[in-house]
Amino acid sequence: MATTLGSPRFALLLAIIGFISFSLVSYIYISTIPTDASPVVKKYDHHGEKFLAYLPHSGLSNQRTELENALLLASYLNRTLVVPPAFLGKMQGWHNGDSMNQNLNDKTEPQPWWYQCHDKKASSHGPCNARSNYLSVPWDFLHESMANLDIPMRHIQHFSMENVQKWLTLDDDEIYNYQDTSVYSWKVCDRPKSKCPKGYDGKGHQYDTQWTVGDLRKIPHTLIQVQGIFGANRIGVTGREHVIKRSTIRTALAYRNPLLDAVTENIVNELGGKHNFLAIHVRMGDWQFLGAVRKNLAINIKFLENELAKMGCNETSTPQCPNPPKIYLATDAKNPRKNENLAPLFERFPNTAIINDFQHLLVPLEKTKEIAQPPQKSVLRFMFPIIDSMVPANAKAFNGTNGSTYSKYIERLHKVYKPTKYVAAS
Ligand SMILES: Nc1nc2c(ncn2[C@@H]2O[C@H](COP(=O)(O)OP(=O)(O)OP(=O)(O)O)[C@@H](O)[C@H]2O)c(=O)[nH]1
Ligand SMILES: *[C@@H]1O[C@H](CO)[C@@H](O)[C@H](O)[C@H]1NC(C)=O
Ligand SMILES: *[C@@H]1O[C@H](CO)[C@@H](O)[C@H](O)[C@H]1NC(C)=O
Ligand SMILES: *[C@@H]1O[C@H](CO)[C@@H](O)[C@H](O)[C@H]1NC(C)=O
Ligand SMILES: *[C@@H]1O[C@H](CO)[C@@H](O)[C@H](O)[C@H]1NC(C)=O
Repeated sequence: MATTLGSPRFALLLAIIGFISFSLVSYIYISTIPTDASPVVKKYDHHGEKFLAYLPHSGLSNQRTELENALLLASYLNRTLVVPPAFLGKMQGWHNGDSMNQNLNDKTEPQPWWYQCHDKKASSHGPCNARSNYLSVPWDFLHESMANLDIPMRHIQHFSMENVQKWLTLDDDEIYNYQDTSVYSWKVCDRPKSKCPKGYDGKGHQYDTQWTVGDLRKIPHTLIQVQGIFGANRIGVTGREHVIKRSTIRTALAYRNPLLDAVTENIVNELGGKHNFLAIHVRMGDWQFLGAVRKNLAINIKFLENELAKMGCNETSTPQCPNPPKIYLATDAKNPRKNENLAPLFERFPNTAIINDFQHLLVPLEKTKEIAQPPQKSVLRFMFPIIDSMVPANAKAFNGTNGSTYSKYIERLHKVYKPTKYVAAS
């Protein structure tokens, strides 16, 4: 008898497959459900492998700078980097003492109800429905090319100093633990000691202390655990090899994943295709930027006018330029079209597009729920800033806000995407 759909044998087959996958799924869930009764953990032999861990803080751009620093340092020291998750949304700034560690633990420690939230019935009530002000996702979800770096990494979702220690099965004396003295506690000089800047006595330098790569290489402990690692020039980068290393790391830290790419591509196509539209980023949500917003926007408008002129175009269709490029605005303004600071832009270029115009294309981003914590009914609001960086990075030309790290990152993406991403629709 052939096994056809609807036959008893087919039903049996389905049941077997169903049972196997159910067992697998429950195995995965059970093995990740935390238990308070710690079993006797067998000490793991790392076979000489050594580790570096740090504590992330602040907004996503700052966290990415921290990750870049940590990857560089791990590569200098030939240590495996213990990678925390990326935090979207609200994230606290640097704090001294145990506060950052405690905050990270509170944000990432799995709660038993998290697992129930995958069950559709449970997700309609109870804590599953709470709106969180942050979302954690693995860094290699945002930046798939990280996996191609020749720097060993271990990604860990429940992130705290205690859990890293437990997870690597380390005794206290196997950990070199450094307590920050300030947000700019230490920096690393990647040159011979005699060539490193002198006089690090806490005065007249941005950083309190300076270490050399040589000093750090001598630390024998299995894990070097530091706290903050933020700062654009914290890890020295001298010599060709180190410059190339940093550049490779930066390229790998471009947004890249099939889900984000597909959503971006759909929006880019509605804007006329890759390199067929113009984009600006107007940062104004924080007080540092609000003061200069009018002046910055005037620069952006001038930029758009210049770009159009270069192409022989006006904002509306003309005989010489029947299809002028569309304009895309990325901004952290709450309601851009109603924001009086942005009025000069919409007066001059009424058809300027914003992310909210593409709601219909953003829905697939909800799939991020599958890998994000804590469970949320909708994760779209956390994904907006990511797409708002990726879309402008595919523009023909881009102009950001003076002094914004977010703008700087779009510029970086623009360079990385140029040669490889979506072919321009002709
Ligand atoms: N949706 C959206 N959010 C933005 C935009 N620009 C900034 N933001 C948000 O503003 C906040 C600050 O951005 P970050 O990327 O953390 O920037 P930062 O590290 O504080 O760097 P600066 O821009 O220099 O302040 C984050 O919550 C961003 O998501 C934008 O164009 N669109
Ligand atoms: C780097 O560390 C690995 C162990 O993780 C070791 O096998 C290797 O020899 C080290 N390389 C150098 C250059 O020290
Ligand atoms: C925006 O473009 C102008 C030229 O039109 C340029 O001078 C300015 O530096 C650009 N701003 C940023 C933040 O890139
Ligand atoms: C386009 O704008 C320029 C000024 O920037 C103007 O001189 C020109 O007449 C306009 N062309 C058309 C066809 O409207
Ligand atoms: C950019 O900002 C810096 C200060 O952050 C300021 O000195 C500079 O004049 C600004 N540039 C422009 C073009 O506004």
